[in-house]
Amino acid sequence: MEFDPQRLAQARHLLVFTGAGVSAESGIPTFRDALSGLWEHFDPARLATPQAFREDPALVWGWYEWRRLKVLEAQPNPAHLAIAELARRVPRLTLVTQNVDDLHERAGSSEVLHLHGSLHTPKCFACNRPFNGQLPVPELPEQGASLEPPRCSGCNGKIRPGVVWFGEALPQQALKDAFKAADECDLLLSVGTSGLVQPAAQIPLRALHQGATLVHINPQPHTCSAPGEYSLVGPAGQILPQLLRQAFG
Ligand code: BJW
Ligand code: ZN
Repeated sequence: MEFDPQRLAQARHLLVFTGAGVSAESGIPTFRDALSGLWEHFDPARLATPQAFREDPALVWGWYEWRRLKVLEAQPNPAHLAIAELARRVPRLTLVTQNVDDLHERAGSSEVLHLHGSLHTPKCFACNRPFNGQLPVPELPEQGASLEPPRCSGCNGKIRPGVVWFGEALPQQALKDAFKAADECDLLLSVGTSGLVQPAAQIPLRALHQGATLVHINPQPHTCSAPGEYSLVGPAGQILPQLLRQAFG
């Protein structure tokens, strides 16, 4: 069965759940893409942990500063823009992202629920206080992979990125709001995510089990196992604008 775009036109509460794939067409590598250049010998899943920061803070900080630079240089793509436009077309839209970039906000989306934090809110590894200094625009890759993190003005602890690493709790309120939206929505678009990381990966399934329609948008086809589950195969920057045109003209 094919997904009928009229279903989108009729949605009362739309939940859009995004992952790294939504920013891929802005030139931001997805989390599970093979890393290139300087970082090709590193496994992201091993860098994104408190233990990695404890063992080699300069290596981990350098990686995140390189990624922050990539985001600063990037622009929202047609997928981010289509999601911002959707919010103007449906009675209610909740946007939940696993991404640590700010491209949804820069495309015009507001009240974005960031489940995995942000590259732009560094904080102290020791006392959790937000970093109140100015981060310089990183001059990478010239400085190489490693970069000493700045220090906390309160306790002199090392500053870390404000993201959620493996083994850390997700922001409680954002997760609660996301689960509530999953329980209440009638349509969920799951865009550009591998669905491997818990507890975020529960969100689309939870919506499906509550009776919502679930649509996966991804260049990799999704094996749909339930009625009400659909897979739209292709890059989000093409599929989402097309869906918007088909649903709203
Ligand atoms: C396109 C495209 C295009 C390409 N258009 N699409 C239950 C079972 C097993 C394990 C666990 C479990 N519960 C918890 C765990 C452990 C762990 C976990 O899930 N591990 C699994 C990997 C096995 N989870 C945690 O540790 C979480 N914490 C936790 O549970 O804490 C418990 C606790 C409670 C109370 C107190 C204390 C602790 C935390 C998870 C945090 C994840 N953080 C990361 C890193 C953030 C910082 C950073 O970015 O470096 O978040 S991991 C990484 O994966 C990142 C992403 O947000 C996340 C999801 O990845 P995403 O977005 O799906 O990206 P990819 O790369 O995987 O996929 C991209 C997709 O795009 C692909 O499908 C492409 O095909 C597609 N694509 N181009 C559309 N143009
Ligand atoms: Zn501190």
